[in-house]
Amino acid sequence: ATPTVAIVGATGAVGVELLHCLEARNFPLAGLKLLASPRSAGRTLRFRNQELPVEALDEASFEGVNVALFSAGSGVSKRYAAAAVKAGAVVVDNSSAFRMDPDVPLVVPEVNGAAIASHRGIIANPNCVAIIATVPLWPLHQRHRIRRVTAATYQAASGAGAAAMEELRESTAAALRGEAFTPRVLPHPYAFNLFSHNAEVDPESGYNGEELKVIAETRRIMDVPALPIGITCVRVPVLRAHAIALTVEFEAPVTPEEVRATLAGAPGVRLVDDRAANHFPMPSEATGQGDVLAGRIRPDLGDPSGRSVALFVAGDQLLKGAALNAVQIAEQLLRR
Ligand code: A2P
Ligand code: 11C
Repeated sequence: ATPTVAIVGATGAVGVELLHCLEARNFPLAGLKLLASPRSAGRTLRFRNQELPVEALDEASFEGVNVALFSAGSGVSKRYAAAAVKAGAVVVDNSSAFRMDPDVPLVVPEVNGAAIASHRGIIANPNCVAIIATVPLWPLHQRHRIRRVTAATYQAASGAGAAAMEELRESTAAALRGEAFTPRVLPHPYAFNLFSHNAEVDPESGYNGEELKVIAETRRIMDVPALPIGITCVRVPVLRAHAIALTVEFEAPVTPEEVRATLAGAPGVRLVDDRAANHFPMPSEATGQGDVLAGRIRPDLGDPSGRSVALFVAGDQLLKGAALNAVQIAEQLLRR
């Protein structure tokens, strides 16, 4: 039967992209319910040439809903996902609330889509960096066996929500006018600056929450529980696409040409690797794209053994990093 879908957090940065993805992919719908905080009740959002009302989320919101796409933060997911499941909906949750729960599959369709079948009402949509990294890492692992990964991220404002995107715009405009700007959303000045990711830092390990999530989720999605991963997550003044520098050590020597050939045919990956034109993945070109762009494929000269290859990837944080991945999960659910 054609499903009724609810979007929880419909007015947020990811919520609006969920609407766009459902529309662009012609997702079959019997109804669409838009839910947000009471602040947004009474607003409308445009969908398929109609103005749909936004309603305040409460326990009774999920009556008649078959698929609930949650993207309002982990607090809202923890509080309301059970109500959605009780009402008979399958929840696709974009927050970190349930990602490490062994009863909840954590899914990137190109990597472990089959895990969807084991859900018990909730399916978790991974962290955006984990999604954008695993789309290219998975085919490399299948073909060449990965032994270790080192990553540095260049993360856009969108990962911190619509208000952070607005702060980037406003603080940049203020800087250009030569005016002072006091940050409200992010902890540090954002215009013409970058800073270590704003997630809380674990005092023991020195890793921040974003880095720890990416490590744990990448291992879980790829089902390599002890994969050694080192990572540094950084917020850069880009609006909505994340980039990642990846150094990948394989079990045996692998050439950059082999890596390029593997990625050229990989689902969800588009090669952008033009040395002559110095043209490689960029957030500006990843924006609006469903694919993860991959390039700068070259030997890691830091590892003389020939087992390590460096590459650079970029993906739209709001699309493949969040809304598109969630809608792809929902599409697979419907096919079952
Ligand atoms: P609202 O716009 O009414 O505040 P973002 O990630 O861009 O910050 O968006 C967060 C989304 O989550 C928004 O749609 C926001 O709605 C929604 N949201 C935040 N808190 C709640 C809540 N307590 N109940 C329902 N939706 C919420
Ligand atoms: C960021 N990826 O760019 C984060 C935000 O695990 O869903 C989303 C955190 C998460 O800041």
